[in-house]
Amino acid sequence: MRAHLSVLVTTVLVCVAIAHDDHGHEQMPLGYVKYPYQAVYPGDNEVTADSIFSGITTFAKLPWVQCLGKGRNDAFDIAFIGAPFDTGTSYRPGARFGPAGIRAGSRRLTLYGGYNVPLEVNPFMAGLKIVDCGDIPVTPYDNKYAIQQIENGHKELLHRPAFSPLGNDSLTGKPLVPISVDGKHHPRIVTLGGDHTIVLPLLRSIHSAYGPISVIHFDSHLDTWKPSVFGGAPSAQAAINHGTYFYWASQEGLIQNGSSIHGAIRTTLSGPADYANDDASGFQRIEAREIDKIGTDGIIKKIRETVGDRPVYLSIDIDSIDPAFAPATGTPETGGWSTRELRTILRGLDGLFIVSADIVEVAPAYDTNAELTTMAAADVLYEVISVMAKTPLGKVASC
Ligand SMILES: *[C@@H]1O[C@H](CO)[C@@H](O)[C@H](O)[C@H]1NC(C)=O
Ligand SMILES: *[C@@H]1O[C@H](CO)[C@@H](O)[C@H](O)[C@H]1NC(C)=O
Ligand SMILES: [Mn+2]
Repeated sequence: MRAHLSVLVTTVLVCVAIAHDDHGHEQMPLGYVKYPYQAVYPGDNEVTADSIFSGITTFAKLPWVQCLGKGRNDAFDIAFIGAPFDTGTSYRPGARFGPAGIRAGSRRLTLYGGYNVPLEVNPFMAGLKIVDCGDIPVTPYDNKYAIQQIENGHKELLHRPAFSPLGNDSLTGKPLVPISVDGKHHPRIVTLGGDHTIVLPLLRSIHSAYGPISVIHFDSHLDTWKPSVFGGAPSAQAAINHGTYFYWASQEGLIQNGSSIHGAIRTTLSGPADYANDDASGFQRIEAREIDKIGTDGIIKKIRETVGDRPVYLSIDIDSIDPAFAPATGTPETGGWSTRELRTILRGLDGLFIVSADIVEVAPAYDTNAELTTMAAADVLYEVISVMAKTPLGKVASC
């Protein structure tokens, strides 16, 4: 068409033609991302004007659904939700900005389309509806109230019917039945913390669908400390914090005793009694330094042997990664795993029934200008949803 125009008028007319013909130059409404998800990258005829570095930021530029507001009736298979709570932290505050920071660190995840080469899956195009639900409203003024808000928000999402049917077993062709205790096919929730205290209300919610759950917990710290040891418990509310929430979860019967495991542990202790208390709380342990002897393969093997084919909840403290790679966190500990090592270990969970997950303790104010920590957090979650996308939360009925 342009070839027919005379040279003299070309300049003006071409500009006009582009403005009208090319949708890429119009700003798209926030919910423009199509389902099934379509990546925004050159060559796929998708918009480029609202590209990965522009527009309003959701996790991986996924569609934003106000799941706790006017999108109450919208179904999904995996939802990202923020829990911007950091008033249970013992050292550096700031994880309330974690959800916003992780979203910023996730912008580039789909730049080339999002295909995960080692896992051979594109989680964004695996037939699942994945959305960003924004944040749970969390008050910074009252921990007890905030913890209840987080439980309520998570439960509301978890008990919504999943968008996609469970389908049939790929090997036998027989229909899959949900692995939940209530017999329902629940969606998966990926929570963006927030300090680690949020896992107590999250596990209360998980219990309502799955009963006592096996936990895989990556962290430099135990987080099973007795309140008298961690924080001194001057009040009932102070006794629930980011070092004690697993103690309470264990006391409440939320954790499967013996089939839960910590990885990347390297904290100092009040003494050996902390490990005895950790045993009683139901956890096995993998120390960060074990990677030097048994490697990532050995660590993956230990985790898989511990949780087996039980439903499992995955909680990732960004401080499991060494502060060289992820400095922006509340209680950093040197001697941790590299981002590459943690990502490899997460991919090693392929095939496990991960019912929901979180990443916590990302405090962007302590990050480098290169967004090292928020990028690491986003990439870690990319491995998590890749694993989730490969294994539906169902089994073939045994009878
Ligand atoms: C699952 O198998 C049933 C028959 O048992 C069939 O009717 C159905 O279409 C299958 N569903 C899928 C998603 O393949
Ligand atoms: C878990 O099992 C251990 C060993 O059998 C036991 O000592 C501990 O009390 C149990 N903990 C809980 C919370 O049931
Ligand atoms: Mn922690």
